[in-house]
This record gives sequence, structure tokens and C-alpha cells, in this order.
Amino acid sequence: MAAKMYCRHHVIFEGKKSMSRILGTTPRQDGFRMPGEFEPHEKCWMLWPERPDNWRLNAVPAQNVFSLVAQAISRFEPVAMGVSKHQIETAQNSLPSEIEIVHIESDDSWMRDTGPTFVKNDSNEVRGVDWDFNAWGGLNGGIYFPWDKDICVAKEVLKHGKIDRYKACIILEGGAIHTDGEGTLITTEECLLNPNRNPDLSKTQIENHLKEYLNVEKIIWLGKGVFMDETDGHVDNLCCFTRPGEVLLHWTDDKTDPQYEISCDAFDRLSGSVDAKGRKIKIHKIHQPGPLYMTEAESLGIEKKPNVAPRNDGNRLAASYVNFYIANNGIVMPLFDDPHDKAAMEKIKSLFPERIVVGIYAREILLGGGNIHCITQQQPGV
Ligand code: KQY
Repeated sequence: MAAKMYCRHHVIFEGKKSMSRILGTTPRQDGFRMPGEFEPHEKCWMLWPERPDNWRLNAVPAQNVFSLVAQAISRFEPVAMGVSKHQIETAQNSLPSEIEIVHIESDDSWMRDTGPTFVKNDSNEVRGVDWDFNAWGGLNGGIYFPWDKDICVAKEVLKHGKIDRYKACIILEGGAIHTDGEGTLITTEECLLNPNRNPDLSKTQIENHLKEYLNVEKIIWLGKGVFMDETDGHVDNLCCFTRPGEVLLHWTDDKTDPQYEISCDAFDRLSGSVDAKGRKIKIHKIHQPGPLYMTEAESLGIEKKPNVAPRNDGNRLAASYVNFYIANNGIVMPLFDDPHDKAAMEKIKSLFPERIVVGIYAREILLGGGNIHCITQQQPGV
């Protein structure tokens, strides 16, 4: 039997930890920080889609695309897929054996938002932050009710990995934040200051939570997210760090498109800011696809249910090339069969010359309200 070592908040065994413990401190107090997505990963977590009132045709087309995304990421790092009990057999038949299947119940399949945000320290120990969640706005504009299974996803992921957990008492989805791993965080006012998230917290109190749980010093507030984004403007659809000091911004040259003003405002705020290290931020633009809209056939394939936001034909889709996943040595990015696809892929290749860029035709994920970044969550590694 391995010798016991007693730490401040939990017991660990030499070599292997015995279980996931809940910690009474914060990552900042313990010297843990959220790494940039471009730093090394141990694995990628995803959740299997199934709800027929969000994914058309009983979620079969979405399951095919989630499987392609998982396979593309698994070229670069291990992938674990959380699957509900009654979908295990379907998932086993759809996923190659290298994708690990883990039993996790959830209300939908947005691991970015319901999974833990991982933090690590200088000794490469990893822990997870478990945020509060209310389905993107609760009863005041949220996407579905109830969300009782979603609120357990982060805990289940960390339990599976025997990773210690910080419980943060603030409603926050992982898609609402990006960090550079060097003390800077970007987010949007539209989402984090929305009265349907944390109406009792001031902007300063929200900043303090971010500083404490992600160990950042500088928060750059963008205004609105992508036009018609049902998450109330998640930053992960609008702008991301490509490396410290550099961001990629969703853009349009069409001055008549409502997106133009939103992207110009984000550009102005970013160009007027310096990051935590005092650097001016270099901004790369990537032109949006479309605009793209939901078709009648697509909408008819989605079951209409009470307590679930309807997906109607003609709805503008919040399509963005920024919603990609950075894997170890790779990028997995959405494509839309759109005239802008080629230039978007070239742009991303030029920004990540050391990584292999894989494009996945991802309209099925977009129809569900997000994209590749929203359905993935990186667990940092060495
Ligand atoms: O932006 C994301 N991180 C998630 C999108 C979730 C949409 C819910 N239908």
C-alpha cells in the first residue's frame, strides 16, 4: 500500500490520487491558473448529443458530426466522450475504439459550458473549477428547462479523473471566457453582465470571481458577441487568443450587416487595451461565413417542446470560424460549405503554422446553437 501524504485540504496517496476532493480555497490562493488553450493538453472532453428538441432527426446527423470532430481531435490527443446510459450502445457503434466512452448524464452536449474549467500549477498538477450553470439565462431567456443533469457534469468529469474541484458560486459558462494563460482574460458584457446570469453581482465582483478562480490579473471587456448568438454573446464565437498578445476576431466587411458594428466595437476595445503583461494586442480578422439561416426542412426536423427555445426556419445562425478547437499540434475548425471557407482555413493555417489544420463541415452543430469550441473542453497536460 502506498504511503499516505497529507495536504492542506485533502489526502492524496503517493503516485495515484484516490479520489476527487472539493477544495475550500481558490485557484489563486493555491497558485493554479487557467492555461491558454494553445498550451499542452492531456485530453479533450466532449458530450454525446441526443435531445430531439435541439438536434434534428433524433440527433442522428449531429451524432455523425460529433463523431467526426472526436476522431479529428483524437489524431492529436486522447478524447473522452460523456454519454448518457441509454445512448451508450449507439455511441459505441458510432465512435471508433480510441474514443473513451464515459457514462455521464447531461441535459445537452455543450462540454465547454457545463464541463469544468481546468487550472494547473507550476508543478503541472491539474484541478477543475465547477461553475454554476442556468442553461444560458435560466427562466429569463435561457434555452431549456430543467438543467439539473447539466449542473453535475463538471463534478462527474472531475470524479472520473480523480481531479480536485473548486466550487465557484457564480453562473458562468466556459464559452464566455478565453484566457492567454499569462494573466489576461477576454469576455463580453452582453453575456457576463446580463441580468439573466448574476443579477446580484456588480462588474467588480464578477471581475473578482474571475481573478480568484482563473488567476488572471487583467480582464478585457468586449461589448456584444456574434449577432443572434443565443448564448447572449459568448466570446468563444467572437474572438480568441491565438497566442499570448494576439487574437483572432470574427469580422465582416459588410457595413449594412448588424455584425459590422459589433465587430468594429470589439476591434476598438481590443486596440485600446493592453494585456496583463502590458503588451498591445495584435488583432487578426477572419471574415464571417454567410450570413447563414435555418431552412424550413432543418427546422421541421426538430421536435417542438414546451420549456425549450424554438428553432424556427429563417432564423439567422451565429456562424463563426472563430469557434474552433486548438488541440496538441492541431486545429479542428468548422466549415460551412460557404465561399469564405477557403480563405478562413488559409488564415487559420497562417496563424498556427506549426499545427495541422483540419476542417469539419459543421452546419449540424451550428443548427444546435454553437460549434466545435462549444462542444469540447481541454484538460491541460504536460
Ligand atoms: O458558445 C458555446 N460555448 C455554447 C453554445 C451553446 C448553445 C446552446 N444551445
